[in-house]
Amino acid sequence: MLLRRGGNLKSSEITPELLYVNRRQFIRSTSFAGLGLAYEFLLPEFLSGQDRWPRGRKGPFDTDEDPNSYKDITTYNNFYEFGVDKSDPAENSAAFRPKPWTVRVEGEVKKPATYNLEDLVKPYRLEDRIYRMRCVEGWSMVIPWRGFPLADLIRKVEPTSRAKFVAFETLFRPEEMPGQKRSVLQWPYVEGLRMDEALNPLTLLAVGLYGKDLANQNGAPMRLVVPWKYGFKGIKSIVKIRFVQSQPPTTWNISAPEEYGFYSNVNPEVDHPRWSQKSERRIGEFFRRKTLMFNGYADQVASMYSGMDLKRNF
Ligand SMILES: Nc1nc2c(c(=O)[nH]1)N[C@H]1C(S)=C(S)[C@@H](COP(=O)(O)O)O[C@H]1N2
Ligand SMILES: [Mo]
Repeated sequence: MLLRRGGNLKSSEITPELLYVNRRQFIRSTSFAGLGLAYEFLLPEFLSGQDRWPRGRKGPFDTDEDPNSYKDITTYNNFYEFGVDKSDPAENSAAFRPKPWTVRVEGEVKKPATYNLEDLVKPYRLEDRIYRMRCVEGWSMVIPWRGFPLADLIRKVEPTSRAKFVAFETLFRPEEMPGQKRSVLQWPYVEGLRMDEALNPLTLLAVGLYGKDLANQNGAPMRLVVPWKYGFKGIKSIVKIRFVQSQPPTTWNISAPEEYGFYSNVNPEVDHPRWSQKSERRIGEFFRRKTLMFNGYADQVASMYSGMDLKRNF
């Protein structure tokens, strides 16, 4: 049905999500599915070109699970700067201006700098990666991010040997972020990673999803994505990246230290004090799924924590 309709549409008129679903269904329905062959030349003409989503092959970082819809990803959000309900960020962020945007890189680094966002992003090749995401509240989504490895930026700015952690800060602008007029959390929102976590190839600075610039509610214009950790580590709308010698304070740990640790690795064996973390509800699904250790990314990240007590370092 979509394929037929598409014949009359310019590719620029088709939403990324439609293209995506369409393409998957198309791939499944051909005998080439799973063979990894170049099925692209079989695609109808309207699916080729600039607007096509996603790029042809499954990348090494992609989960093969179906992404959530663009609608789910942009209407079911946590972004307390715009309110505490899941629908608040989409409803209350229209006045937020993510352009122009500057990011300050400072601290234990040989090349501190204040970048315009465009200049910061320009040197890097943007990648599309389909990641499994798990919120500490017990729900999960699959999101096709667009971004570049944080490691690329770190190498460019050359941290000193004293830099052991990276601290991040969200914008503080209560005129545009109405949630910041109330003290539900301490503002600005802050987060941090240990240097090896920050350098891990899975860790992204995301500037888009579904092939489009990030919507305000998803953390425009640039946010962190750390798929083996609970979602709150993925700090949104970043204005500051600071290299530091010791473990930096983090917003949810300040707010409730017994509930939210610094590491916050997804771990079905460590319950939240008020609920189990053994299972999760994938947004859009009815039955719960089992939560996987490190959210399914153990092969890529477990070695960073060998010898650490993950119940104590939760
Ligand atoms: N600045 C800021 N970043 C934030 C949050 C927030 O409230 N403020 N919420 C976090 C939480 S709890 C989650 S689950 C993810 C949600 O990201 P998404 O809405 O893009 O799915 O953003 C994280 N980043
Ligand atoms: Mo979350």
